[in-house]
Amino acid sequence: MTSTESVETESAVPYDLHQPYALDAVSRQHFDDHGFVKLSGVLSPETLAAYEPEITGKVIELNTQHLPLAERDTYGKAFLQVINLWRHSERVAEFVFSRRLARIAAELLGVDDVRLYHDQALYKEPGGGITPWHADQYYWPLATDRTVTAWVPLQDTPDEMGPLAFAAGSHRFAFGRDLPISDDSEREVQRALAEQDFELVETPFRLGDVSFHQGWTFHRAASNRSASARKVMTVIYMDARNTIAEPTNDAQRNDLKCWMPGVGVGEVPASPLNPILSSSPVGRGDTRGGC
Ligand SMILES: O=C(O)CCC(=O)C(=O)O
Repeated sequence: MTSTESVETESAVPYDLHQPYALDAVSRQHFDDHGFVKLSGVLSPETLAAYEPEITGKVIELNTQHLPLAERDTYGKAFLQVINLWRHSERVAEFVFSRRLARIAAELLGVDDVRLYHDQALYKEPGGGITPWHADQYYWPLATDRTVTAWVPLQDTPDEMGPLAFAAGSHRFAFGRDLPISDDSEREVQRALAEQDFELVETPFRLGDVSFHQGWTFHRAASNRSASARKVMTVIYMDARNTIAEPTNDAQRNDLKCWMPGVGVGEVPASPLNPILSSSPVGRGDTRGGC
């Protein structure tokens, strides 16, 4: 561990965030075969309830999207998006630095350790629009596909709220990887996936369910037809040994500058913003740098 990766001493967190989760072989195989897996009982309702108010408070405080829904584009209608909340709150950092979530991520990817890419809250407002089909790794200048997002709903998420949905097996499908989230990606990827008969897995999430999807797995979410916000916290992980690839688009150039500051092409992104989370002590460490 380098000095930039060192973190503060273990604080007393009276919840289940850091205990191991019994990940079974069937779930690991499902993740390999289908590019995602949904696990139940990953975090207890009590733990989620304990962190939700602080996460929601930070989303409200840090949100920069203030246009009425009707005046936003498709991306803007999909959700309020706030990145790296952990830098703004010790309490949120406790959650994001969950060793339980990080160990699951490492085991699913089949790597020794994972480091943080960034966290992000994705709050789909009542009346919020669809999240168009896309694959996340379009945005990430990383050399390998060993990346995974933990999608953690902070309430039960029935169909009418827009639970995350996946095209099973699409992590091996190359079409559409060059499309950012947009009306085009929704239309083009939908058409291509349907032509190839990929199974759409679109099911509700119970509180405590967490999905893990690979960087190249195509996914979307329906609109929020309910009267409540669909509150979701996500943590994006990469293999701790992954390196930076030459960015292929402006979004990747921006991600490199903002979320892995000071790291060059070919290097391991061991910046202060990318601590190893699967085996390090719990604590926020250095939050400086980036955007
Ligand atoms: O929450 C959503 O609607 C989309 C989530 C997503 O695209 C992701 O976490 O990669």
